Amino acid sequence: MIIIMNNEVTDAQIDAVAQRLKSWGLDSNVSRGVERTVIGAIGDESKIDKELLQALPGVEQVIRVMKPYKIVARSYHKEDTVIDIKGIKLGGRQIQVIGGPCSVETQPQMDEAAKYVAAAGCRLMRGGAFKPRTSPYTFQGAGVEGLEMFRKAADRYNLPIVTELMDVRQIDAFMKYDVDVIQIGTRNMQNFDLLKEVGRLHKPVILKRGMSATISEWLMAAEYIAAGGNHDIIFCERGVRSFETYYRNMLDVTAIPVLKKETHLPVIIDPSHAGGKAWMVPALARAAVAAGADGLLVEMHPNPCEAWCDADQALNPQELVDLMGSLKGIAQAIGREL
Ligand SMILES: [Mn+2]
Repeated sequence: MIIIMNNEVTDAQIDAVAQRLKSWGLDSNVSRGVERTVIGAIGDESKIDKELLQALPGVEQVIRVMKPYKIVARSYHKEDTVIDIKGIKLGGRQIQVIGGPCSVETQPQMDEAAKYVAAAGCRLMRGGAFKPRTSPYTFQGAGVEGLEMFRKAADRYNLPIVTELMDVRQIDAFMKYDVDVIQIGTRNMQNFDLLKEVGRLHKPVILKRGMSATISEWLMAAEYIAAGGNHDIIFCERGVRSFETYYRNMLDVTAIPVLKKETHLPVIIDPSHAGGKAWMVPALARAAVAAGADGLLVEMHPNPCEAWCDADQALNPQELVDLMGSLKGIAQAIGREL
């Protein structure tokens, strides 16, 4: 950490900073320039309370040198992490498309959806049983019953299931139905108590980006999960809130190479919640794969016009088949496979 002192700094103030650093077990290196004095803190930066330093007289600015995240950082683990989900590898050469409806509605709807997801060549299935809806008066999800319907439908095609966890009180039900991948939604990205709890579980976690979260905040949210012992974390970019109103969110494709540089963990894209319209999904999905995403989370409903949630952004079964076909070519062009 580097501490920059203001230009009227006194020797006593410099000494006070050095003493404070010493109390945390760090040495200091004072460098006096013509106009500025800079103090370098030498030792374990994690012991430093940045705010406490900033509050000391004579201190102008405190700059961190080390990244605040550790386990999720590329520097901690050089190789790409490949997550094994019931034998299906996410984060390796093969790109995974997780298809399925926004929400679990009925058993026949889930049976149909699973059939089409498998037929399109997807190896994992999505579906929400607990739904974070903007309005309390809209469909809130089928709940535990939904998990049961989802499990039953997906098992017939050996599809591991991905579903959103909203509250720690739902964890027992998630374990009972052996949910394969737990999704933490955009609204819960910084629900730290929830992150700590999933950090204790032995289940892969998809951590969606908060709708206005910076990449650094997102990485720190993942660090919460990793710090608990669960290192099977998948980042999912789903569009950030912007000034534009034409589409639901703005897909941040730039986040893919940035995350690939900062973390060893897999990165997937949700083009459905980014665009918010089914016709935008193929273009966004192709951009994501071309930019290096390890997978996609795509909404597909057997009959989108009848969907209880996010109807206008769901692909129909044939559109999912077509999308898989066009993604295959892109995957090959960049040395990957679908
Ligand atoms: Mn949805």
